Amino acid sequence: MSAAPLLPQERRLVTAIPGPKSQELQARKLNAVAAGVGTTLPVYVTRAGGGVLEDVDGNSLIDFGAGIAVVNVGNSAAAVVDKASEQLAAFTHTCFMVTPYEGYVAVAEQLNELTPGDHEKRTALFNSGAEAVENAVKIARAYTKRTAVVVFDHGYHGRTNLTMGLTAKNMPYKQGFGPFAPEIYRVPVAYPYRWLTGAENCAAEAAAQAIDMINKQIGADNVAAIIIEPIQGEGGFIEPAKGFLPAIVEFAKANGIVFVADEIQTGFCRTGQWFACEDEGIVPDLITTAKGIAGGLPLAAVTGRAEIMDAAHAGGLGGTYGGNPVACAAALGAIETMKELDLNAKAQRIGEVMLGRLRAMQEKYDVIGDVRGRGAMIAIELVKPGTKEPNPEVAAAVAKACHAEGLVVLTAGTYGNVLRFLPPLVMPEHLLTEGLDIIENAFTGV
Ligand code: PLZ
Repeated sequence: MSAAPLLPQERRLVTAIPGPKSQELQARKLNAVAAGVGTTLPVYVTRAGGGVLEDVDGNSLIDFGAGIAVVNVGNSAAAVVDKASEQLAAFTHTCFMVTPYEGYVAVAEQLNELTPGDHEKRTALFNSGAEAVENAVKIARAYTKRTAVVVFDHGYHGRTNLTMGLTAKNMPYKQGFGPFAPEIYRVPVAYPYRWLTGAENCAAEAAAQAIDMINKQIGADNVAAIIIEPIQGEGGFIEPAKGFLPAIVEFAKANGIVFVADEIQTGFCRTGQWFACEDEGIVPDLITTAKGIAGGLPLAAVTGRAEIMDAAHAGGLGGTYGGNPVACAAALGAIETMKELDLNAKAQRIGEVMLGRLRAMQEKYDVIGDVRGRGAMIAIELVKPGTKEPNPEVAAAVAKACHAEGLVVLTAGTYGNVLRFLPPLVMPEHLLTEGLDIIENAFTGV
């Protein structure tokens, strides 16, 4: 089987958004699906590809969400469809822990090669980002024989019990779902826009505070792992001030702590590099990946130094579906696509276009407090005019106006006041420009 032809790369609205058929489906959803599972924009999708989503009513929407930074190669990318279909017809599952197959090994080899550092590496595969983070903690604890885990303000690492505990924001992720796992400690992150003594002091002061807290409140000798997103995703696309990450890495190294880069949202060309930590030349001990890895199929990984990865005893890591053969085939197709289409260059170009337009908007609209991000991971932080007071109301209103015009945008941020843009990296430039026009019109409207 081979991939379907690419959908027309156009925005096309033939009904109100959401249209009548989507509304009918949404009514069924409310009766059938648990209320805790929300939807940002209840438009029911039938097909998607390149930079667009088509819905049940025949609308074609521009996608600035990519399924939360997953379809970096676009939906149903040809190589993903071809390789996954072939695998689907050959066999769907054996369980790698029972009778193995080549795809799993090939994905591990690719990850060992693509992730930063030329030391010897090993990889283990899982199903979801949260599961990868949980396993990174297991591996770091097995290696260090220590228990404490350090995470950061505004960090997001998942929705399982351990990863809820690692996640900073209470609503909606944690409220009512405790108690959480012990031995988790949260320290400050270098958030330049909100650092009280100014962005220029942010990196050094935040690193000093974080390190002081670790030393005084936990004891560096008790820390198994420090886990950080090189650009914080759900927290609002916070790019730690330059110098902060290297200082934390150096501290971890000096104290025998496993440094874990959570690249689940930032990985696979999203920021214009294979992994965002490359920006400051950081070589993590372990790196967690998911989302972009397999073009939309569920797959996640922990990759890292062989001596750390191999510290978990034989049989200590695994799971029924981890590294499913169809997901592995899709990953090989996605990685091939990233290389062939040079998606790092595409992400860089998206960043140039977006930052240019959004900075011009910032001059005009005083609710735009900050414009930030790298590559195709760009956000604007909205504030009350003349202050830095978070403005979640305007973020929601602009997002709603964009949705009505057929542009999928997502919000984020500890204060819910960040609009984030994560287009598929294969989005044609005319759709990118059209999407930015819609955002600009939305600001004029609100
Ligand atoms: N680590 C850095 O971004 C997932 C979550 C959406 P899973 N982010 C999107 C939501 O509201 O659930 C994420 C992440 C980082 C871990 C995860 C968790 O990945 O595949 O959702 O488990």
